[in-house]
Amino acid sequence: MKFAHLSDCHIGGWREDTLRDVNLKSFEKAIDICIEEYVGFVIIAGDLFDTALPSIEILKQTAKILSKLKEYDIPVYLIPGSHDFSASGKTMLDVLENSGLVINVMKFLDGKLQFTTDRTGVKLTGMYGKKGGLETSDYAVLEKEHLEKEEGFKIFLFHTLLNELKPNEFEMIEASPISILPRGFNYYAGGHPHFVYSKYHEGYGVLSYPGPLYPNNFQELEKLKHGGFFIINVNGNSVETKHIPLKIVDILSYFINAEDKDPKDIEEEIINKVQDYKNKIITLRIEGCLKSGKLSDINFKKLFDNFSEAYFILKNTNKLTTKEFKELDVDLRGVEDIEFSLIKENSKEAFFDESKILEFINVLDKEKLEGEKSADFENRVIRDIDKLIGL
Ligand SMILES: [Mn+2]
Repeated sequence: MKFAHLSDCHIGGWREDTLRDVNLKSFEKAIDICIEEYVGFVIIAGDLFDTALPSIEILKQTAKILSKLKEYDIPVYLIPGSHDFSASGKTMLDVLENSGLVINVMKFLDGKLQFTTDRTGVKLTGMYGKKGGLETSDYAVLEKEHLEKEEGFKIFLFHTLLNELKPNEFEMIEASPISILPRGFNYYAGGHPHFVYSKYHEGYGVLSYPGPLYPNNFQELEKLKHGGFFIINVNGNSVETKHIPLKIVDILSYFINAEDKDPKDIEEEIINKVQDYKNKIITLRIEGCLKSGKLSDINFKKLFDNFSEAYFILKNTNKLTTKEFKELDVDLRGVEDIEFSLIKENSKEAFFDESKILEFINVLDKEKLEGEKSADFENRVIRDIDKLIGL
């Protein structure tokens, strides 16, 4: 028996049309490989979409790709992740489930998590992820005994960073212990952290993170270059995972040290350094303090005209400064990390505690739907807030 384990597809996530398209192409390629490989079923361990309510265009294209699996009678089992979960229950995952394209395996009956049994006999269940790791409190009250006692080949889907699975560079990031999970499953299909991991853990089973299906920001493009997923071969009790890279477009990454240089020097250096870029994505990270001139003296628009044969060109000048602005302390972490550390620092003086504030961000982090009236949108947000503060 064979199955696929994907996670963190973040479809619709890039602001740039070209990269959003490459992301979607990665998803399509993964699904095509699943069909070629005759997998029994596909698992998506959270964050299929980058938001709970992606645009109609994104939904349309995703549904089209998922319907290929439907055509080949390959079921898709998933859980909502920190990005596509919605406290009000309004998520496009429901639309996909109601049209028979996916099955959400996080199902409760009388407060107990239920199993979904695939026709291969494999039993699946799992827990969603929430922004800021808020799912941990749901794990704390989760009944696990009936899950652990269940016989057969069992898979648990989760969307949480676990301490024991963290590489060194994640040391400072808060995570949950492995013990939040029910024991004795054969495979734990994880999602959320963007690194690849697969290892057997005593008392549990094989725990895996396939990493993102496609890099999700500038830094990931530089570091990961491409995404991937797992194909898992099951033979009796042996579970063998194989990581499948998804190379859609090659990426060339350059670092330009701007320290003590003129804007003209930088332009020249870029033209000399960037070579063999045809049909490739170029990432340019420019850091340092310019000797003279303003940032706007570097004419990127004109400069990028030299690379019109590239697939796409992206620059990052977050740490490029001039003498006047040097005091500015630039934070390199992601928006969410900055949010969380600010909340942590300031929550002592706030009316609500840390987790309530995060829930608030979840609720307020909503966009008006296409075709939704302003009044309906307002009501939806107000209803969610009511629910949260219990009015
Ligand atoms: Mn996530």
